[in-house]
Amino acid sequence: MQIEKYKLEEHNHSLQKEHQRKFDFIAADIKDVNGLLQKLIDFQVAIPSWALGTGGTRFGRFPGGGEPRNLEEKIEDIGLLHALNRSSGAISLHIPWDIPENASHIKALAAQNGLKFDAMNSNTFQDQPDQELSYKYGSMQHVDKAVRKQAVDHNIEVVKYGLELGSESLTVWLSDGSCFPGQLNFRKAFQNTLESLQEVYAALPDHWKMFVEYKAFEPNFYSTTVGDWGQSLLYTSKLGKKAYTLVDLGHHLPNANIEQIVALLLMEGKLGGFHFNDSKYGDDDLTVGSIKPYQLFLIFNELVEGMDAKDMNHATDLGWMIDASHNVKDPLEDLLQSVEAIMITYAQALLVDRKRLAEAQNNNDVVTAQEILQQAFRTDVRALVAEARLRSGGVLNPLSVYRSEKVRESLIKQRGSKTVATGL
Ligand SMILES: [Mn+2]
Repeated sequence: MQIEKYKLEEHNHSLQKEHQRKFDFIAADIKDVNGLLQKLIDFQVAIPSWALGTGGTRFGRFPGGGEPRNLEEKIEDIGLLHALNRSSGAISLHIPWDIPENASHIKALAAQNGLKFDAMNSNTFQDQPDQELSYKYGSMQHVDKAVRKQAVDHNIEVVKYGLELGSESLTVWLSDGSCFPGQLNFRKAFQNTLESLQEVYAALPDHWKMFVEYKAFEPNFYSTTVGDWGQSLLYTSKLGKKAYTLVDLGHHLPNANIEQIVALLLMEGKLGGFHFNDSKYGDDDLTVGSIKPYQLFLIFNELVEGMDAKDMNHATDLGWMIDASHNVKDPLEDLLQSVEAIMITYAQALLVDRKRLAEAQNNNDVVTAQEILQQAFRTDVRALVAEARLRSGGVLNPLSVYRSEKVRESLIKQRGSKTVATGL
């Protein structure tokens, strides 16, 4: 569904005065406020196709109704988010859930909604109904060469679909690993996986990137064949310059210093992309910024510092995506909250006084260094993010428009209350 433009304008008009007061207050303290706003306007976060329906756990799933029934409806849902916040201008597809039957039609629909195609995602972590060989004991690591070949062929097919749509990257996340000691020869599993990845890499177009995502545990609980950033970096270094490590915030062991991982991967030119979510315990897939906002800020602080050190374009040189599961909230509301949290944190990281921080570091002035970071983190930047949205044609308060326009109710009316989106 689309919300008529005049309604968005009416909403903005009703909040304009209060917004202006808050914006003027914070803008007065910022040296190049227009430059900062432009960075916020340019920054786009891809929405994965599998996050538009209600997620679930192995104990159950409680759908909220009105979920997209096909790829077209998924694109429409993201188009709606993007119309409200102007920061969700890309979609990330998962194959085989989102095989485009008519690529030019899908491409045109995405363009109408102002969306680009972000990374393509392959799936060798579950068996499909018509699949010949099983991935029960792994895919690219498998002891049987025929299973590995099936996984390689699938990834190459995903690249082919991506090419038709104008995507330029492939994300490979493998659930490969083992559940019990003795199950796997670690070295052979690594070598098989590397060889499989090399075959996919060889088929990758020159202008494409390959992202190798790591995860510490789950669904395998004893070992994971791409278990941490070291292992991913080992694969991507051996693969070549089109291969990069992808960091998913939920894929670390508890208390991992993710900001340090990010800093070093950036230094090595091997950080390719990011999956945002939040967690209390493990791969909880909760709303971005809902549990550990300061950690997210410290990560963004390293991202901004590291990208600036290499003169990288914040908006385009890394892949930014949300990867979460919405189990109890309306998925679209949850995504609006997540994008907002990302934009707020990015804006805070842009406010860090880098020159003074470097001075404090050189002087071993630990207190000042902490003060500088916390000064930025404790700044209420919501009016900056709202102003960026306003200037790019969005609304001051996306969530409030979503609710007042009764979007979910309309979607349920249109699609029914029992629809199930393909995906997780
Ligand atoms: Mn992920």
